[in-house]
Amino acid sequence: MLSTPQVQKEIQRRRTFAIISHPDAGKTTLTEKLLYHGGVIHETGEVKGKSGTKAVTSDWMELERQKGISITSSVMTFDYGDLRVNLLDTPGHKDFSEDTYRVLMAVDSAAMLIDVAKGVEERTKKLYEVCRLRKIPIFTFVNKLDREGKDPLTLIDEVEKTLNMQCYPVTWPLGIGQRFRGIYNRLTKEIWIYDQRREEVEDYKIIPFEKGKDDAILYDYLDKESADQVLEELDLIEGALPPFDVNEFLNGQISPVTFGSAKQNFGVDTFLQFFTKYAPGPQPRHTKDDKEVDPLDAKFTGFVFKIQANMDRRHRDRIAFIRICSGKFERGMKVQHSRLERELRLSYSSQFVAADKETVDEAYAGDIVGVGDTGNFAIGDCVSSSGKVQFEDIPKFAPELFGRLSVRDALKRQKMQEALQHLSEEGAIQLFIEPHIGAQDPIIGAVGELQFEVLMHRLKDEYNLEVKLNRLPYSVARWPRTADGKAVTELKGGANMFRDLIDNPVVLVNQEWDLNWLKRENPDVEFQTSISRAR
Ligand SMILES: Nc1nc2c(ncn2[C@@H]2O[C@H](COP(=O)(O)OP(=O)(O)OP(=O)(O)O)[C@@H](O)[C@H]2O)c(=O)[nH]1
Ligand SMILES: [Mg+2]
Repeated sequence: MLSTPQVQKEIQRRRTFAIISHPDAGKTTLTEKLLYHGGVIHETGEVKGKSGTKAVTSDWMELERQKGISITSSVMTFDYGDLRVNLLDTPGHKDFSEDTYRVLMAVDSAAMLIDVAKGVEERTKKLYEVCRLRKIPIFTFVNKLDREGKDPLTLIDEVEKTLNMQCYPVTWPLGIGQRFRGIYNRLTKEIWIYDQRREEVEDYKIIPFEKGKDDAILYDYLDKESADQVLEELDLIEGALPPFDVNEFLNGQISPVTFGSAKQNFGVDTFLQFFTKYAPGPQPRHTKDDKEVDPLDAKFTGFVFKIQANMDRRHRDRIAFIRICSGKFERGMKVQHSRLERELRLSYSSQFVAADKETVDEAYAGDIVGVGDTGNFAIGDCVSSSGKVQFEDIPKFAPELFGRLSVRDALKRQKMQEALQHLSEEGAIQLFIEPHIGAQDPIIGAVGELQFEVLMHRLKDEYNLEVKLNRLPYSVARWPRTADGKAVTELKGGANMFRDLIDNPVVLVNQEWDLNWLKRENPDVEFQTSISRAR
């Protein structure tokens, strides 16, 4: 059964997307500018602002501000025109990529940022692959045009060749670096002239521009060399490209490209204009039993893709972020929790602008709501207004670094265990338990060095715990399973067997060589790099 026409209308105006890229390309800066254009914030503070300036950014965590990088993804909701936009800023660093991948499960499109000077970088490739695999349409935003960089044709060529993704330039930069003057929008046939020294963001001019007829206008604003170059480039692309085909974009075959500078707020408005016209609304979601859930279905369904503890330090809260897949959410509603197989009331629900939350009474498919959680939710859990639903698994990465914590003050041991439990439920670290030692002294696994650094910082900052990290020599974790997916509890060849938090057997070995040894000794066992969180 479908939702009522009124609910359908609400669902259809949702746009949920993630900003992704290699570290430092400007995701958080762009997020902030988009919030500005969405009327959510009224002054934009630099991400790495001087101390004292109010930074109103998605980097709300203390350590993010100190380090000037994003550590955790952040959700922001705002209205733009007729649309309700849910925007997710993600961390670029590979040590936090599990978080980014989880976010990509929860969105309907993504905006990839590319630094004009650096072009396609290592993470850019990985993220394109993930989007392609999941058939998520990708907008490409070439950023930092206020700096010198590669010329746009070279850059587009690089994207097409290295990422095997056809590009469709929607806008074209008029000059670059010092000589940057504006953006030409090929679809609306307008040029947007920005003043590099402008005080107000609204300080720009829009001039109709038709290539061939209005070429002279470019010479009024650009130096001769830049104007010549732009006209030459436009000749080349106009001749070579068929018109924009929105279906090719929605199928993930082409990526529309816009240019700009997030920091200077150039081209952010042209991006938004394009985004609001073409970004897809809530898409159907696949279930594990290979069904599709239509977002317009009257039944409410959703899944938890992120858990964050201590966003509100005064209340030691814990929020489970749910992407609504179908129907309408109402605060206080009773839902079926598929994993626990029981009914649960969602009483505390909010929507966010970074760490600022506002109670939300109603939300619709496409939206992301944060629900207060007392320990019922794990990442990947599914809820519905009736019956059991299980959406696709959320990826979990095999950790490669391992250690154990020791706390000087023995009285704080229990507190440390609780803290580790919270942080592992967030997916910030993974815990492994030695059967004969038990849960009080778990081994901690991390995907990368920075995860350990964040762990130590958060233990001190959020839990007031001074701990020491003792590294262990393991570097590989695998979940042994039979061919039909059953847990294997005993292995030949002297394996170190542990349990993960949901009691699955795991082997930890020092190096790949040891793993190969185990594989030879146990030819019938599959050594999985991760397993489903769903129990
Ligand atoms: N010149 C210039 N600098 C920019 C621009 N956009 C962002 N930056 C700078 O680039 C740096 C990184 O920006 P962020 O927005 O933190 O980048 P990010 O992609 O969010 O980084 P991570 O989340 O850590 O991956 C900051 O110093 C920004 O001020 C731009 O358009 N021009
Ligand atoms: Mg960031």
